[in-house]
Amino acid sequence: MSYELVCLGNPLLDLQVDVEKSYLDKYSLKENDAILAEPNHMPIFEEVLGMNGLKIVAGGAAQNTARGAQYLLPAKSVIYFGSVGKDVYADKLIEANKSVGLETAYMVQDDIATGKCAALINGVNRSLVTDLAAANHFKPSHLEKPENWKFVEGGKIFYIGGFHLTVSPAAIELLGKHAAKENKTFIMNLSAPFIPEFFKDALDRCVPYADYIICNESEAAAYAKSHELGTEDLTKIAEYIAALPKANSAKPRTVIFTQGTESTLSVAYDTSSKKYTTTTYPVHPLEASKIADTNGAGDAFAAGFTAGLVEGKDLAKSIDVGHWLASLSIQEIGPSYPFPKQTYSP
Ligand code: 26A
Repeated sequence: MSYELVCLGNPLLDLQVDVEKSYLDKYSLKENDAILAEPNHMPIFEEVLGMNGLKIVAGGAAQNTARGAQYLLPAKSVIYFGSVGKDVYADKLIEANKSVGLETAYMVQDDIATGKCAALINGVNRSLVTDLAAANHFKPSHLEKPENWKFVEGGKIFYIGGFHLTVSPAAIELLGKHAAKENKTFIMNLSAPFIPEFFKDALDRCVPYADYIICNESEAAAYAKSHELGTEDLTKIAEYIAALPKANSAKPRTVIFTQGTESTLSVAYDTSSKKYTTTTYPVHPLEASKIADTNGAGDAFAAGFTAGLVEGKDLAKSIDVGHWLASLSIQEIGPSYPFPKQTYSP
């Protein structure tokens, strides 16, 4: 049995609530951000449990992408790796994954709880505070077990959540080396500004394997700052990343920057001609009144895009599928996809 798309990330359960700005201020949280919880943030996880309108939904950025891609693709197309505890939270994740037919090959921790993310929604913004718990204990050895490595060998496209750089860069490198050697496709998402900011070295070690790098405008800006690029121009930042050294020189690197409601930018760099191809793609307009929340919008974009590549669609079409799936997901509560299933038509 093999799965065309193999994903790796941090499986989390999202505790999603609407909060006032004053609640974010109490914990010095930004309105639109994703962070690792510090000890002083821990009371949040208790407090949200007592809040009105709490919704408990499956999360974990790459897991949301894996679920979204499997939502669009034929059965048994996607497998997802990550680490969970032995608890009802993991059961809930498995149930959500099953609803779209996503297979998981979780590493299971006996004594550590499944990770959770407080998704604090304020209008169209979301502030994510994560206690990784079991997710923090993923090890490359789990991938190397023969029953799992066969899925790696069977995969054609790999999708890695940048958030996993906080957990096991070695696992990412292991998959990256395999993908480069076998001329397979390797996709990375920068996931949050704190990744290029505080996990710069790990990121720099993994970027050479990436055929596609996806991020949003604030992650691109954080990348430019931590790498001292001396520019805030998105095209220049994308050109810099696209032309970085690459393990598999047989494929160009393409960098994709989403910008909320603004057009998505792509820059591809061809090593042999030393030429950049730069294109912008408009997003699908959606009335603001239709937005339930934007938690998982970027993951849904990555899901549609990646599913497009799995189906052999070209860059423009794959980006369009990404825009379409993101617009569906933001009309749902949390990082979810609508049922009955919708189908993409260009
Ligand atoms: C390491 N961190 C901070 C994280 C995350 C994360 N997924 C993996 N690692 N912080 C937030 N998320 C997830 O991002 C999704 C929205 O894009 C949340 O669980 C949420 O579902």
